[in-house]
Amino acid sequence: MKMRISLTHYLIRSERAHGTDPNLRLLIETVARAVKTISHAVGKGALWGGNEGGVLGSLGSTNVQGETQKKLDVIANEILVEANEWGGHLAGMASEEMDTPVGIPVAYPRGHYLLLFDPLDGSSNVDVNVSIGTIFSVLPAPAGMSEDDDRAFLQPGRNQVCAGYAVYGPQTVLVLTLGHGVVAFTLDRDTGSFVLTQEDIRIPADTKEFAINMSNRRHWAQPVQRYIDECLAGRTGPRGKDFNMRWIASMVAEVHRIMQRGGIFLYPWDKREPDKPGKLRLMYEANPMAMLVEQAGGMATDGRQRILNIEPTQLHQRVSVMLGSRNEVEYVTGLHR
Ligand code: P6P
Repeated sequence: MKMRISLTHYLIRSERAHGTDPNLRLLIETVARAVKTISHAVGKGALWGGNEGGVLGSLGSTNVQGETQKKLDVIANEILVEANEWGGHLAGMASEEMDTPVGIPVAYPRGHYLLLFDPLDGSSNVDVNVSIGTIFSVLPAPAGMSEDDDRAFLQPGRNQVCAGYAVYGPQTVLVLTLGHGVVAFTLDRDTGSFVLTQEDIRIPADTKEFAINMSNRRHWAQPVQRYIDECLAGRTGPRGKDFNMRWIASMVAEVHRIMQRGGIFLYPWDKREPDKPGKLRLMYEANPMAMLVEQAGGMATDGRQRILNIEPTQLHQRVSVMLGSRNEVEYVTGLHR
């Protein structure tokens, strides 16, 4: 029988092979445990907790993004904060659902890492039973940073020491990189452990599949309109091949598909709110996904520059995102030059 490699076994192998810090392993194992709890809550849907509608539906509140908060957004955020505040491996946490970073309670020791996350991405899909996910990013904590110093978090994505996501679909899959390639673990619900199911994920350099919200076409900048129109022209157009389209409205699910079979995902700037660079958030959506995509041989830009090189100025700043199969991202980025 083939030996099953657990998440802990993989991380200890990584410590021995690459000198990974054991505290980083403890952090990742803690996040994985929290992901299991979120997976359980997501899977309960309307059955959660016996109260009206379970975990489904909205709270009537809005988050710092001005977006309606789903019950599960808040539940997932609380699960991640509570799981990570006592372990001694973090100096602070930041979340899409919290206006400012949350410090570590004085009762607990501080660590050398910062954890940033979107606790439940794609939550507009919660009520319609479509895959959603958790995205997380780990940065080194600057020496001597003070508790609630936002600026400690404002580091370019290339500083990340770890990035990952969990996709809550027919399976719960945790996809992770520590800077030495991308691996995937599938949650074995019978034993409650994450089992290594993919090593060294590679994104094909070419693709015929694009993901974008086509309803925004009239608002896009000209290079994006041109790129998509060329895809739609298919084999009779300049690209000389037919394309397929997908749009799940859940970035984690789109990225996971690209990890499995290639593709390009775009959420570009559009003129509806010209001062906003894009819809997606840099620090806890674009940066972790960009690290994962690059580690899998793909590419991630904002249309002009490498996402991982963007110097952040605000914790919740947004960014235009084009990521996936390297040659396709090269092509659409080239149209912007
Ligand atoms: P739209 C989910 O809300 C999200 O942040 C991403 O996961 C997803 O790709 C995008 O927004 C969907 O946006 O405008 O198509 O609803």
